[in-house]
Amino acid sequence: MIRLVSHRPIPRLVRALLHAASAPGRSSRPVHAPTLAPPGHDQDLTFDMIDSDTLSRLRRWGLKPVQMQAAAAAMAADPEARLLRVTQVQREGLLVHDGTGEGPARLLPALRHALDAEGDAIACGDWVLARDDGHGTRWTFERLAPLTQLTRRLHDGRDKVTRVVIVSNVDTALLVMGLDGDFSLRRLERFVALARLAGVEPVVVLTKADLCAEAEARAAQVRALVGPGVPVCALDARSAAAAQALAPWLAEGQTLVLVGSSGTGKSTLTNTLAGHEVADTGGQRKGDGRGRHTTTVRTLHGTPEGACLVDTPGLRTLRLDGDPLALDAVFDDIAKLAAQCRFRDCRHEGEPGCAVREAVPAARLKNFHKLQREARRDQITALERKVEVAQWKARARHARVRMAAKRG
Ligand SMILES: Nc1nc2c(ncn2[C@@H]2O[C@H](COP(=O)(O)OP(=O)(O)OP(=O)(O)O)[C@@H](O)[C@H]2O)c(=O)[nH]1
Ligand SMILES: [Mg+2]
Ligand SMILES: [Zn+2]
Repeated sequence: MIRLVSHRPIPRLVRALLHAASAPGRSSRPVHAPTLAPPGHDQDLTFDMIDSDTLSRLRRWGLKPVQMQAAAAAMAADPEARLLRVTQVQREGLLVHDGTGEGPARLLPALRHALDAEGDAIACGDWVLARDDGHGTRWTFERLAPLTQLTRRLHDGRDKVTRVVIVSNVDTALLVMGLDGDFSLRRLERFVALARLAGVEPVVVLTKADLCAEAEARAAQVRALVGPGVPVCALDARSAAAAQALAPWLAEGQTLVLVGSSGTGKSTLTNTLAGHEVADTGGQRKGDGRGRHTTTVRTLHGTPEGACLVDTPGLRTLRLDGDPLALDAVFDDIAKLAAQCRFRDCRHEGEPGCAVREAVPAARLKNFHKLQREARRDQITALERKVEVAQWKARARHARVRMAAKRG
Protein backbone atom coordinates (compact mmCIF):
# COMPACT_ATOMS: atom_id res chain seq x y z
CA MET A 1 0.00 0.00 0.00
CA ILE A 2 1.39 3.37 -0.95
CA ARG A 3 0.92 6.34 1.35
CA LEU A 4 0.96 9.71 -0.23
CA VAL A 5 2.11 12.86 1.45
CA SER A 6 1.00 15.59 -0.86
CA HIS A 7 -0.75 18.92 -0.59
CA ARG A 8 -1.84 18.77 -4.16
CA PRO A 9 -5.04 16.98 -5.14
CA ILE A 10 -4.26 13.47 -6.29
CA PRO A 11 -4.87 13.28 -10.01
CA ARG A 12 -7.51 10.91 -11.29
CA LEU A 13 -5.24 8.40 -13.00
CA VAL A 14 -3.04 8.23 -9.91
CA ARG A 15 -6.06 7.44 -7.75
CA ALA A 16 -7.05 4.67 -10.13
CA LEU A 17 -3.48 3.35 -10.18
CA LEU A 18 -3.27 3.29 -6.41
CA HIS A 19 -6.68 1.70 -6.12
CA ALA A 20 -5.79 -1.02 -8.61
CA ALA A 21 -2.32 -1.65 -7.24
CA SER A 22 -3.53 -2.01 -3.67
CA ALA A 23 -6.65 -4.08 -4.29
CA PRO A 24 -5.76 -7.64 -3.28
CA GLY A 25 -6.36 -10.45 -5.74
CA ARG A 26 -7.34 -8.15 -8.55
CA SER A 27 -4.01 -7.65 -10.13
CA SER A 28 -4.61 -9.78 -13.20
CA ARG A 29 -8.12 -8.63 -14.11
CA PRO A 30 -9.22 -5.45 -15.82
CA VAL A 31 -10.02 -2.96 -13.10
CA HIS A 32 -13.13 -1.45 -14.52
CA ALA A 33 -15.24 -4.60 -14.65
CA PRO A 34 -16.13 -5.12 -10.97
CA THR A 35 -16.47 -1.44 -10.03
CA LEU A 36 -19.56 -0.53 -12.02
CA ALA A 37 -21.10 2.31 -10.10
CA PRO A 38 -24.70 2.02 -8.88
CA PRO A 39 -27.24 4.63 -10.06
CA GLY A 40 -26.79 7.89 -8.22
CA HIS A 41 -23.07 7.33 -7.69
CA ASP A 42 -21.00 10.28 -6.66
CA GLN A 43 -18.59 12.29 -8.76
CA ASP A 44 -15.53 10.47 -7.40
CA LEU A 45 -16.67 7.11 -8.61
CA THR A 46 -17.33 8.49 -12.06
CA PHE A 47 -13.80 9.82 -12.16
CA ASP A 48 -12.46 6.49 -10.96
CA MET A 49 -14.42 4.76 -13.68
CA ILE A 50 -12.90 6.90 -16.41
CA ASP A 51 -9.43 6.32 -15.13
CA SER A 52 -9.94 2.63 -14.63
CA ASP A 53 -10.55 2.50 -18.36
CA THR A 54 -7.23 4.18 -19.05
CA LEU A 55 -5.66 1.78 -16.63
CA SER A 56 -7.08 -1.33 -18.23
CA ARG A 57 -5.90 -0.02 -21.59
CA LEU A 58 -2.40 0.34 -20.19
CA ARG A 59 -2.63 -3.17 -18.79
CA ARG A 60 -3.54 -4.36 -22.23
CA TRP A 61 -0.29 -2.76 -23.31
CA GLY A 62 1.57 -4.82 -20.73
CA LEU A 63 1.58 -2.72 -17.55
CA LYS A 64 2.17 -4.88 -14.45
CA PRO A 65 0.92 -4.13 -10.89
CA VAL A 66 4.39 -3.44 -9.48
CA GLN A 67 5.04 -0.84 -12.14
CA MET A 68 1.62 0.64 -11.51
CA GLN A 69 2.69 1.30 -7.93
CA ALA A 70 5.95 2.89 -9.00
CA ALA A 71 4.12 5.03 -11.54
CA ALA A 72 1.48 6.08 -9.02
CA ALA A 73 4.14 7.25 -6.58
CA ALA A 74 5.95 9.27 -9.25
CA MET A 75 2.75 10.71 -10.70
CA ALA A 76 1.47 11.82 -7.32
CA ALA A 77 4.45 14.16 -7.22
CA ASP A 78 3.81 15.38 -10.76
CA PRO A 79 0.16 15.53 -11.85
CA GLU A 80 1.12 16.55 -15.38
CA ALA A 81 3.07 13.33 -15.98
CA ARG A 82 1.78 10.75 -18.43
CA LEU A 83 2.57 7.05 -18.25
CA LEU A 84 3.62 5.67 -21.64
CA ARG A 85 5.16 2.58 -23.17
CA VAL A 86 8.08 2.89 -25.54
CA THR A 87 7.21 1.17 -28.81
CA GLN A 88 10.33 2.23 -30.72
CA VAL A 89 13.64 3.92 -29.94
CA GLN A 90 14.70 6.11 -32.83
CA ARG A 91 17.92 7.98 -33.49
CA GLU A 92 16.58 11.29 -32.20
CA GLY A 93 13.52 10.39 -30.18
CA LEU A 94 11.03 7.76 -29.16
CA LEU A 95 7.70 6.41 -30.29
CA VAL A 96 5.39 5.87 -27.32
CA HIS A 97 1.91 4.43 -26.72
CA ASP A 98 -0.49 5.80 -24.11
CA GLY A 99 -2.95 2.90 -24.30
CA THR A 100 -5.04 4.67 -26.93
CA GLY A 101 -2.61 5.75 -29.61
CA GLU A 102 1.01 6.05 -30.61
CA GLY A 103 2.99 9.26 -30.95
CA PRO A 104 6.46 10.78 -30.77
CA ALA A 105 8.28 11.82 -27.60
CA ARG A 106 11.72 13.21 -26.82
CA LEU A 107 14.15 11.95 -24.24
CA LEU A 108 15.50 14.48 -21.72
CA PRO A 109 19.31 14.50 -22.08
CA ALA A 110 19.67 14.29 -18.29
CA LEU A 111 17.79 10.97 -18.28
CA ARG A 112 19.82 9.67 -21.21
CA HIS A 113 23.08 10.54 -19.45
CA ALA A 114 21.98 9.12 -16.11
CA LEU A 115 21.14 5.78 -17.71
CA ASP A 116 24.26 5.84 -19.86
CA ALA A 117 26.45 6.30 -16.77
CA GLU A 118 25.11 2.97 -15.51
CA GLY A 119 25.63 1.13 -18.79
CA ASP A 120 21.88 1.28 -19.27
CA ALA A 121 19.59 2.79 -21.92
CA ILE A 122 15.95 3.34 -22.76
CA ALA A 123 14.73 0.39 -24.82
CA CYS A 124 11.67 -0.76 -26.67
CA GLY A 125 9.15 -2.01 -24.10
CA ASP A 126 10.16 0.40 -21.31
CA TRP A 127 7.51 2.24 -19.27
CA VAL A 128 8.30 5.93 -19.03
CA LEU A 129 6.86 9.14 -17.60
CA ALA A 130 6.64 12.14 -19.89
CA ARG A 131 5.41 15.71 -19.60
CA ASP A 132 4.11 18.02 -22.32
CA ASP A 133 6.15 21.23 -22.60
CA GLY A 134 3.14 23.27 -23.72
CA HIS A 135 4.50 23.55 -27.27
CA GLY A 136 3.41 20.13 -28.40
CA THR A 137 6.54 18.18 -27.42
CA ARG A 138 6.38 15.38 -24.89
CA TRP A 139 9.57 15.09 -22.85
CA THR A 140 10.41 11.79 -21.20
CA PHE A 141 11.93 12.50 -17.80
CA GLU A 142 11.77 9.17 -15.98
CA ARG A 143 12.03 5.48 -16.77
CA LEU A 144 10.35 2.93 -14.49
CA ALA A 145 12.71 0.19 -13.36
CA PRO A 146 12.28 -2.62 -15.91
CA LEU A 147 11.04 -5.97 -14.60
CA THR A 148 13.18 -7.77 -17.17
CA GLN A 149 15.83 -6.67 -19.65
CA LEU A 150 17.23 -8.76 -22.49
CA THR A 151 20.82 -7.61 -22.94
CA ARG A 152 23.86 -8.57 -24.96
CA ARG A 153 27.45 -7.41 -25.33
CA LEU A 154 29.03 -5.75 -28.31
CA HIS A 155 32.77 -5.71 -29.00
CA ASP A 156 34.39 -2.91 -30.93
CA GLY A 157 36.96 -5.38 -32.27
CA ARG A 158 39.62 -4.30 -29.75
CA ASP A 159 38.96 -4.33 -26.03
CA LYS A 160 35.91 -2.16 -25.63
CA VAL A 161 32.78 -4.02 -24.59
CA THR A 162 29.40 -2.29 -24.48
CA ARG A 163 26.18 -3.57 -23.03
CA VAL A 164 23.22 -3.34 -25.38
CA VAL A 165 19.66 -3.47 -24.09
CA ILE A 166 17.61 -5.34 -26.68
CA VAL A 167 14.21 -4.99 -25.03
CA SER A 168 12.64 -4.34 -21.62
CA ASN A 169 9.67 -5.81 -19.75
CA VAL A 170 9.02 -8.98 -21.70
CA ASP A 171 7.38 -12.12 -20.33
CA THR A 172 8.36 -14.51 -23.12
CA ALA A 173 11.18 -14.68 -25.66
CA LEU A 174 10.29 -16.46 -28.89
CA LEU A 175 13.60 -17.87 -30.08
CA VAL A 176 13.01 -18.04 -33.81
CA MET A 177 15.12 -20.43 -35.87
CA GLY A 178 14.54 -21.62 -39.42
CA LEU A 179 14.38 -25.32 -40.21
CA ASP A 180 16.44 -24.50 -43.33
CA GLY A 181 20.11 -23.53 -43.56
CA ASP A 182 19.74 -21.46 -40.35
CA PHE A 183 19.32 -24.53 -38.11
CA SER A 184 22.06 -24.72 -35.46
CA LEU A 185 21.74 -26.30 -32.03
CA ARG A 186 24.79 -24.42 -30.70
CA ARG A 187 23.35 -21.04 -31.64
CA LEU A 188 20.00 -22.00 -30.18
CA GLU A 189 21.67 -22.79 -26.87
CA ARG A 190 23.03 -19.25 -26.82
CA PHE A 191 19.56 -17.83 -27.36
CA VAL A 192 18.12 -19.97 -24.57
CA ALA A 193 20.86 -18.60 -22.30
CA LEU A 194 20.03 -15.04 -23.45
CA ALA A 195 16.44 -15.47 -22.23
CA ARG A 196 17.39 -17.31 -19.03
CA LEU A 197 19.98 -14.73 -18.02
CA ALA A 198 17.18 -12.16 -18.20
CA GLY A 199 14.70 -14.30 -16.26
CA VAL A 200 12.43 -14.45 -19.31
CA GLU A 201 10.63 -17.64 -20.39
CA PRO A 202 12.19 -19.05 -23.57
CA VAL A 203 9.98 -20.66 -26.23
CA VAL A 204 11.71 -22.18 -29.25
CA VAL A 205 9.93 -21.49 -32.53
CA LEU A 206 11.19 -23.51 -35.49
CA THR A 207 9.91 -21.83 -38.65
CA LYS A 208 9.72 -23.07 -42.24
CA ALA A 209 8.41 -26.47 -41.14
CA ASP A 210 6.64 -26.50 -44.54
CA LEU A 211 10.02 -26.52 -46.29
CA CYS A 212 11.65 -29.22 -44.20
CA ALA A 213 11.00 -32.94 -44.66
CA GLU A 214 12.36 -33.88 -41.23
CA ALA A 215 10.79 -31.07 -39.19
CA GLU A 216 9.57 -33.37 -36.42
CA ALA A 217 12.91 -35.17 -36.13
CA ARG A 218 14.69 -31.82 -35.79
CA ALA A 219 12.16 -30.60 -33.25
CA ALA A 220 12.87 -33.77 -31.26
CA GLN A 221 16.62 -32.99 -31.43
CA VAL A 222 15.91 -29.53 -30.06
CA ARG A 223 13.72 -30.89 -27.26
CA ALA A 224 16.52 -33.26 -26.23
CA LEU A 225 18.90 -30.29 -26.09
CA VAL A 226 16.77 -27.78 -24.20
CA GLY A 227 15.05 -30.21 -21.86
CA PRO A 228 11.43 -30.45 -20.78
CA GLY A 229 11.35 -26.92 -19.31
CA VAL A 230 11.46 -25.17 -22.67
CA PRO A 231 8.50 -25.47 -25.06
CA VAL A 232 9.39 -26.16 -28.71
CA CYS A 233 7.05 -25.54 -31.68
CA ALA A 234 7.69 -26.31 -35.35
CA LEU A 235 5.46 -24.30 -37.67
CA ASP A 236 4.93 -22.36 -40.88
CA ALA A 237 5.20 -18.73 -39.77
CA ARG A 238 2.75 -17.64 -42.48
CA SER A 239 -0.09 -19.93 -41.38
CA ALA A 240 -2.99 -19.31 -39.01
CA ALA A 241 -1.95 -22.51 -37.23
CA ALA A 242 1.15 -20.66 -36.01
CA ALA A 243 -1.06 -18.28 -34.01
CA GLN A 244 -2.92 -21.23 -32.49
CA ALA A 245 0.31 -22.97 -31.50
CA LEU A 246 1.55 -19.83 -29.73
CA ALA A 247 -1.82 -18.86 -28.18
CA PRO A 248 -0.75 -19.88 -24.62
CA TRP A 249 1.80 -17.03 -24.58
CA LEU A 250 -0.40 -14.43 -26.24
CA ALA A 251 -2.86 -13.65 -23.44
CA GLU A 252 -3.87 -10.05 -22.75
CA GLY A 253 -1.15 -7.99 -21.09
CA GLN A 254 1.66 -10.38 -22.06
CA THR A 255 4.72 -9.09 -23.87
CA LEU A 256 6.77 -11.26 -26.22
CA VAL A 257 9.98 -10.54 -28.08
CA LEU A 258 11.03 -12.34 -31.26
CA VAL A 259 14.77 -12.90 -31.56
CA GLY A 260 16.89 -14.88 -33.99
CA SER A 261 19.05 -14.61 -37.09
CA SER A 262 18.00 -12.61 -40.14
CA GLY A 263 15.58 -14.28 -42.55
CA THR A 264 14.17 -16.74 -40.02
CA GLY A 265 10.64 -15.33 -40.21
CA LYS A 266 10.38 -13.05 -37.15
CA SER A 267 8.51 -10.34 -39.05
CA THR A 268 6.43 -12.92 -40.94
CA LEU A 269 5.38 -14.40 -37.59
CA THR A 270 4.76 -10.91 -36.16
CA ASN A 271 2.33 -10.23 -39.01
CA THR A 272 0.58 -13.57 -38.53
CA LEU A 273 0.17 -12.98 -34.78
CA ALA A 274 -0.85 -9.32 -35.21
CA GLY A 275 -3.55 -10.41 -37.65
CA HIS A 276 -2.45 -8.01 -40.37
CA GLU A 277 0.66 -6.61 -42.03
CA VAL A 278 2.52 -4.50 -39.44
CA ALA A 279 6.12 -5.35 -40.36
CA ASP A 280 8.05 -5.54 -43.63
CA THR A 281 9.28 -8.99 -44.55
CA GLY A 282 12.07 -9.81 -46.93
CA GLY A 283 13.44 -12.57 -49.04
CA GLN A 284 16.74 -14.30 -48.65
CA ARG A 285 20.08 -13.72 -50.29
CA LYS A 286 20.81 -16.05 -53.15
CA GLY A 287 23.11 -18.94 -52.39
CA ASP A 288 23.68 -18.95 -48.65
CA GLY A 289 20.05 -18.94 -47.48
CA ARG A 290 20.81 -16.07 -45.08
CA GLY A 291 18.40 -13.18 -44.54
CA ARG A 292 18.70 -9.68 -45.93
CA HIS A 293 18.37 -7.81 -42.63
CA THR A 294 14.98 -6.44 -43.61
CA THR A 295 14.00 -5.28 -40.12
CA THR A 296 16.27 -2.49 -38.91
CA VAL A 297 14.65 -1.28 -35.70
CA ARG A 298 13.00 -2.97 -32.74
CA THR A 299 9.27 -2.22 -32.72
CA LEU A 300 6.42 -3.10 -30.39
CA HIS A 301 3.08 -4.09 -31.94
CA GLY A 302 -0.26 -5.10 -30.44
CA THR A 303 -2.19 -8.31 -31.18
CA PRO A 304 -5.98 -8.76 -31.31
CA GLU A 305 -5.77 -10.78 -28.05
CA GLY A 306 -4.16 -7.83 -26.27
CA ALA A 307 -0.60 -9.13 -26.20
CA CYS A 308 2.43 -7.07 -27.25
CA LEU A 309 5.02 -8.32 -29.73
CA VAL A 310 8.47 -6.84 -30.17
CA ASP A 311 9.90 -7.62 -33.60
CA THR A 312 13.69 -7.24 -33.72
CA PRO A 313 16.36 -7.07 -36.44
CA GLY A 314 18.20 -10.32 -37.07
CA LEU A 315 21.28 -10.77 -34.88
CA ARG A 316 24.52 -11.51 -36.74
CA THR A 317 26.30 -12.57 -33.58
CA LEU A 318 25.16 -12.97 -30.03
CA ARG A 319 27.57 -12.39 -27.18
CA LEU A 320 25.91 -13.03 -23.84
CA ASP A 321 25.85 -10.43 -21.08
CA GLY A 322 26.42 -12.57 -18.02
CA ASP A 323 29.32 -13.31 -15.68
CA PRO A 324 30.57 -16.90 -15.25
CA LEU A 325 28.43 -17.44 -12.14
CA ALA A 326 25.26 -16.33 -13.91
CA LEU A 327 26.10 -18.73 -16.74
CA ASP A 328 26.52 -21.56 -14.23
CA ALA A 329 22.98 -20.85 -13.08
CA VAL A 330 21.72 -20.99 -16.67
CA PHE A 331 23.38 -24.37 -17.25
CA ASP A 332 22.12 -25.67 -13.92
CA ASP A 333 22.18 -29.32 -15.02
CA ILE A 334 25.97 -29.04 -15.37
CA ALA A 335 26.30 -27.29 -12.00
CA LYS A 336 24.27 -30.08 -10.32
CA LEU A 337 26.38 -32.84 -11.88
CA ALA A 338 29.59 -31.00 -10.96
CA ALA A 339 28.84 -31.75 -7.31
CA GLN A 340 29.48 -35.43 -8.10
CA CYS A 341 32.86 -34.92 -9.81
CA ARG A 342 35.80 -36.51 -7.99
CA PHE A 343 37.70 -33.22 -7.74
CA ARG A 344 36.10 -30.25 -6.10
CA ASP A 345 37.65 -27.83 -8.62
CA CYS A 346 37.01 -30.12 -11.60
CA ARG A 347 36.89 -28.16 -14.85
CA HIS A 348 35.30 -31.06 -16.72
CA GLU A 349 38.09 -30.96 -19.27
CA GLY A 350 39.61 -34.41 -18.93
CA GLU A 351 40.03 -34.95 -15.18
CA PRO A 352 39.36 -38.52 -14.01
CA GLY A 353 36.05 -39.20 -12.27
CA CYS A 354 34.26 -36.32 -13.97
CA ALA A 355 30.49 -36.77 -13.63
CA VAL A 356 29.78 -33.95 -16.05
CA ARG A 357 31.71 -35.42 -19.00
CA GLU A 358 30.01 -38.72 -18.36
CA ALA A 359 26.47 -37.35 -18.55
CA VAL A 360 26.50 -34.18 -20.66
CA PRO A 361 26.75 -34.52 -24.46
CA ALA A 362 30.25 -33.47 -25.63
CA ALA A 363 28.92 -30.75 -27.95
CA ARG A 364 26.87 -29.15 -25.19
CA LEU A 365 29.80 -29.22 -22.80
CA LYS A 366 32.04 -27.68 -25.46
CA ASN A 367 29.53 -24.89 -25.96
CA PHE A 368 29.30 -24.33 -22.20
CA HIS A 369 33.09 -24.03 -21.97
CA LYS A 370 33.13 -21.59 -24.85
CA LEU A 371 30.47 -19.37 -23.26
CA GLN A 372 32.32 -19.49 -19.93
CA ARG A 373 35.58 -18.45 -21.63
CA GLU A 374 33.85 -15.53 -23.31
CA ALA A 375 32.25 -14.43 -20.04
CA ARG A 376 35.61 -14.58 -18.23
CA ARG A 377 37.34 -12.63 -20.98
CA ASP A 378 34.67 -9.91 -20.91
CA GLN A 379 34.87 -9.74 -17.12
CA ILE A 380 38.64 -9.21 -17.30
CA THR A 381 38.22 -6.60 -20.03
CA ALA A 382 35.70 -4.74 -17.88
CA LEU A 383 38.06 -4.84 -14.87
CA GLU A 384 41.04 -3.68 -16.93
CA ARG A 385 39.00 -0.78 -18.22
CA LYS A 386 38.06 0.24 -14.68
CA VAL A 387 41.74 0.22 -13.66
CA GLU A 388 42.64 2.18 -16.79
CA VAL A 389 40.01 4.85 -16.10
CA ALA A 390 41.17 5.15 -12.48
CA GLN A 391 44.82 5.59 -13.61
CA TRP A 392 43.83 8.15 -16.20
CA LYS A 393 41.82 10.12 -13.60
CA ALA A 394 44.75 10.03 -11.17
CA ARG A 395 47.15 11.32 -13.87
CA ALA A 396 44.71 14.13 -14.76
CA ARG A 397 44.46 15.09 -11.07
CA HIS A 398 48.29 15.20 -10.72
CA ALA A 399 48.53 17.36 -13.82
CA ARG A 400 45.99 19.80 -12.40
CA VAL A 401 47.86 20.00 -9.09
CA ARG A 402 51.19 20.60 -10.94
CA MET A 403 49.62 23.33 -13.05
CA ALA A 404 48.16 25.02 -9.97
CA ALA A 405 51.58 24.85 -8.21
CA LYS A 406 53.32 26.40 -11.25
CA ARG A 407 50.84 29.26 -11.37
CA GLY A 408 51.70 29.74 -7.72
N1 LIG B 1 7.93 -21.16 -46.57
C1 LIG B 1 8.11 -20.38 -45.50
N2 LIG B 1 8.67 -19.17 -45.66
C2 LIG B 1 8.86 -18.40 -44.59
C3 LIG B 1 8.50 -18.81 -43.27
N3 LIG B 1 8.82 -17.86 -42.41
C4 LIG B 1 9.37 -16.86 -43.13
N4 LIG B 1 9.40 -17.19 -44.44
C5 LIG B 1 9.96 -16.37 -45.53
O1 LIG B 1 11.29 -16.05 -45.20
C6 LIG B 1 11.64 -14.75 -45.66
C7 LIG B 1 12.20 -13.91 -44.53
O2 LIG B 1 11.21 -13.68 -43.57
P1 LIG B 1 11.19 -12.42 -42.61
O3 LIG B 1 9.96 -12.53 -41.77
O4 LIG B 1 11.43 -11.16 -43.32
O5 LIG B 1 12.47 -12.75 -41.70
P2 LIG B 1 13.03 -11.92 -40.44
O6 LIG B 1 13.40 -12.92 -39.40
O7 LIG B 1 12.07 -10.88 -40.05
O8 LIG B 1 14.36 -11.28 -41.05
P3 LIG B 1 15.11 -9.92 -40.62
O9 LIG B 1 14.11 -8.82 -40.52
O10 LIG B 1 16.10 -9.71 -41.70
O11 LIG B 1 15.78 -10.21 -39.31
C8 LIG B 1 10.35 -14.18 -46.26
O12 LIG B 1 10.40 -14.35 -47.65
C9 LIG B 1 9.26 -15.04 -45.67
O13 LIG B 1 8.14 -15.16 -46.50
C10 LIG B 1 7.91 -20.13 -43.14
O14 LIG B 1 7.57 -20.58 -42.04
N5 LIG B 1 7.74 -20.85 -44.29
MG1 LIG C 1 12.26 -8.88 -39.84
ZN1 LIG D 1 33.94 -32.64 -13.79
